[in-house]
Amino acid sequence: MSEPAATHDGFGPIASQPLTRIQQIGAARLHAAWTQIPHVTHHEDADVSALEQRRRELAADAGRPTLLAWLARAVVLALRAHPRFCASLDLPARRLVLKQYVNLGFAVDTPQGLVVAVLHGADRPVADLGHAIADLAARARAGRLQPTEMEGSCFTISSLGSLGGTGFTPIINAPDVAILGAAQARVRPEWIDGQAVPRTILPLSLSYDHRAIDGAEAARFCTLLRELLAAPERLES
Ligand code: CAO
Repeated sequence: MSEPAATHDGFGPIASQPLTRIQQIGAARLHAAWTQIPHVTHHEDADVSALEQRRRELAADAGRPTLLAWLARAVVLALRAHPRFCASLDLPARRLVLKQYVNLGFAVDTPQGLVVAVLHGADRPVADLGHAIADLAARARAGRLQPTEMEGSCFTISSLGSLGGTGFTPIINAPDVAILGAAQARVRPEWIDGQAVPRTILPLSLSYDHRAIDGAEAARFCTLLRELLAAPERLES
């Protein structure tokens, strides 16, 4: 029999609640990743004005891919160009294991806590990515993901963009070596050809394992992401 939960501490009345199973597992994994992996976070702003224009041109029906689906497509293309980001470290063997497949993890906010759903075989067109992400997210919220849909990621995206924020430091989802955080895209003035021009800017934050990835590589990866997101036709080809 466990002790009844305390109703007072030394300062006044309190209430406590049990952690869900998902929160307990998440707490252990996040603590291990934060304390064992040397994280560096690289920040980049991506101009998604043309992409948002393209999204407006698509019918605003329930099937229209969200900004996250387009970002996922850009990530897949960037992973092709920078395979070290689609990898895990095998420290006992002193090797970097480069994965020849692309399984994208993405964080889902569920009533039971944070879940990372894994989209297997993510090298697909944007529309397919949109459907797959929506389906996985709905089943994650309903607590109906298969165990295989929560494992096997190569790279993870944490998108808080629909909720707000100007930037954050995502924690790597081991054994991945990098995670991309997306905060909220907002219209703001950008200085172009001597004039302030309204542009829609998506703030990106890439946390990477500095044992596997150098800062220069992270900068190149984020520059490519910025270029891809500025040119939606490259994401649709
Ligand atoms: N900036 C502005 N708007 C954004 C955006 C961004 N970065 N990303 C998505 N949006 C828009 C979408 O395009 C959509 O608008 P439209 O209907 O016009 O397309 C709207 O926000 C709502 O999107 P959504 O949240 O329903 O869907 P999504 O594909 O963007 O995200 C999911 C799905 C599962 C990632 C999201 O619902 C979620 O759970 N996010 C929280 C993740 C989280 O908790 N991360 C933290 C982990 S660390 O604790």
